[in-house]
Amino acid sequence: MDRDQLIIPDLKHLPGNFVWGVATSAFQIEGAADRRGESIWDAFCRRPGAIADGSDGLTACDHVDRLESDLDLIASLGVEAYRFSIAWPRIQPEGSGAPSSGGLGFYDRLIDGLLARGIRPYATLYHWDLPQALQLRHGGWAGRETAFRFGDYADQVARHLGDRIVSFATLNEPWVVAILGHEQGIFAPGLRSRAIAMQASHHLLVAHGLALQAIRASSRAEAGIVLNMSPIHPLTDSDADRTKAVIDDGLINRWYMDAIHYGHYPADVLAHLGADSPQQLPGDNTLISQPVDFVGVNYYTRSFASTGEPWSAEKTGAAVTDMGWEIYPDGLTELLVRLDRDWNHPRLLVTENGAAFADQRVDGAVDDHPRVEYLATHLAAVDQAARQGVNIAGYFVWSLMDNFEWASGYRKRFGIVHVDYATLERTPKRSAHWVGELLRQWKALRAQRVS
Ligand code: IFM
Repeated sequence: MDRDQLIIPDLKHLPGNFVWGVATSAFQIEGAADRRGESIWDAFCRRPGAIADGSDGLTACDHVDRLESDLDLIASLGVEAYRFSIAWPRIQPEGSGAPSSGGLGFYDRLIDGLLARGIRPYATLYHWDLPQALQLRHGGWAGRETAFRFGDYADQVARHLGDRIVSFATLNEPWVVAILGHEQGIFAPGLRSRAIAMQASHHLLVAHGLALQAIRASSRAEAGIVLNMSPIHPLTDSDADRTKAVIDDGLINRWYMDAIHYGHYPADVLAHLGADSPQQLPGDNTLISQPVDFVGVNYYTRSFASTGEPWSAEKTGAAVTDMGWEIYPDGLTELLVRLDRDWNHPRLLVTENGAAFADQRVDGAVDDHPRVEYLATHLAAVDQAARQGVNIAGYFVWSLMDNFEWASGYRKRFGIVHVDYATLERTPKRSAHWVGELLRQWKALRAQRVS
């Protein structure tokens, strides 16, 4: 532990009630596909070439059948919160109708198991696993009806589980769902149309509004939304690159933040989209801009806007993770400070931050020192934001354990716990021990502050 002790970051500006946690999502870890309906990701995984290693989420980390030992594993880290997602097809296998008692029962056991161990449940209602039946019947997020189906599902979850959930996020990363899934076609459902993508993004936000109403009606949990965001820097000083940076920022960051906080999409982005702008109905904007208790920020790296050759971190020699993403902790401070400034001091939670590295298990141990460094420098960046007055309420490591990394399959490892996919054995990596040490020090610091 000596080497890591040196990189325990300064946390002195974080508030005493700062929440520490680890995060996962249902499709990426649960398995037990025989006890849920089919999702669009099951269908996408069957497409030849869609997933780098040809894998799927049928078994994943077998979390459903290892629930008790995984709960003990989470508790052993010393974290105070666990962020997970609820699989819509486990609650409503066909995307509508009465909830499945088996599905609700699984989340009952998960939530009660967390509470029994003193860990706060943070639930996300949608982390990309749309029931395939809704894709076939209504065109998925391209169809407005899917938003109403989501409101109904959210109502069932909030009624049944909302008495014990501490925090609900409606959606995880709607930009990814809309753009990677409907414009770039590299994520489910694998479509390639900008107009459909923007319509899907609007329906996702309508769904967010309907789900918020359902949560407020039957639960006292806090409620918000989780967005993937990053600073967008122009690659060169040219006018063209600077203009592109403004529009890219508009499409990724301002589109969602403006809609949620101000009830309209940014005018420059709508003008840029022209005929690809989404159709909106009267009342949608009021629904979308209901007050949220927090905005979840998923941060991994910054982006560059370029009208010439696309930027690649690897080509510039910048330090990168195994995803090829530049390691840029300052971007997290920049982003948090900017969100605070431009959207009137929202309550922010870093709901995902972490890194993939090509970890090796040697003699039963995984020495992932680069991940420790990544986490430490990013936490220092969060502390810097707090020092500048940002309302930052918590931090969740992505991810608790190695898991199904979408189009990359099982090749990219984000976990602080290693998973051997042949045996499904879990091995806490050096970073997991470091998180434990960090939290021991944090708790001591907090106790000192109180006394
Ligand atoms: O694994 C994903 C997660 O599902 C959503 N946010 C980004 C992570 C890393 O790519």
